[in-house]
Amino acid sequence: MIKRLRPAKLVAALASLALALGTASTAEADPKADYQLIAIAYEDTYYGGEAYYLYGPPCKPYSQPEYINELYYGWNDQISSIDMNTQHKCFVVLFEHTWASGARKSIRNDVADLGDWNDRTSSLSFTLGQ
Ligand SMILES: [Ca+2]
Repeated sequence: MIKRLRPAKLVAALASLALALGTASTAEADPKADYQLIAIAYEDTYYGGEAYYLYGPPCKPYSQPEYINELYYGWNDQISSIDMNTQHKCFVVLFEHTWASGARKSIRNDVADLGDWNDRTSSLSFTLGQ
């Protein structure tokens, strides 16, 4: 690597840019820093209509489930299909009501048609187990 001296002003500017981009040390404390795409929920069956990208921590042994207690605005009772990112070992658990209450359905693989769970999900969680 080529070493080159930089004017102090430029170094300061780069430091503030790194801070703005979240690469400074304070970012390490961000609990959402390792969030990854867990699944994509769709408004219609067969992955049609609007898409809702579901991000969470990758499910690891002994990790606590991650909850989305209220779906993003306009998504209550709308989800009709789910495309799982199977790089993770997460199950997505659908709940009939907000705050993980009511009936539940556990999903590990893609579901093109949620059937009796069509337009029913009001909250969900990501978990390693079922
Ligand atoms: Ca729908």
